[in-house]
Amino acid sequence: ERDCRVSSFEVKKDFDKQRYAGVWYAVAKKDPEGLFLLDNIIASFTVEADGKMTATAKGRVRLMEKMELCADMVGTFKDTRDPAKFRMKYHGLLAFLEKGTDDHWVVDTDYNTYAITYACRKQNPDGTCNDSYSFVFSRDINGLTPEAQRIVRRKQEEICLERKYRTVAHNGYCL
Ligand code: AZE
Repeated sequence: ERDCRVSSFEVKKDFDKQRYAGVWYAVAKKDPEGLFLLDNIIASFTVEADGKMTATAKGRVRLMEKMELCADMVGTFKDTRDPAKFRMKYHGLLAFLEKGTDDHWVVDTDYNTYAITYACRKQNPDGTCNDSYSFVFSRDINGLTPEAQRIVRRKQEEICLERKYRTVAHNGYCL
């Protein structure tokens, strides 16, 4: 029987934020409950002089059923004992956009092709996740190689989110 407790999910060993830095295109995502980035999601990670990781993210959002815009989000990452697990404080550059604090776990990455991230916002009493989101990121806006797709699919199973993802479209909306 598969173990779907959040605390038993494995993340990238010896995660290196310097190698993770730079631009990542979201090619697939699993949404949390409520408002979220829709598509055209581009994240850019930086390691500051003091070693802290920060990021910006752009993505199309729909507000109040009708209005569509590109959300400009910024995140700052707090290190934890595990180098691949961060606490991310984020907010929108426009004050009415969402703000909050989420986990940001790098489940796996090869740094130059793909990455898969995970955040659980709410746990069930048994330790499984009740409200999560996850991104599959690619260095290439056109998507992942079949080889990287195989790895990502296996990781999606390991975090108990297989078949929960949808493709993230890129049509230049936020460029
Ligand atoms: C993430 C990685 C790069 C930095 C940030 C990220 C997350 C952003 C959100 C944005 C939500 C916006 C909404 C707007 C109405 C994980 C892509 C900040 C969660 C809902």
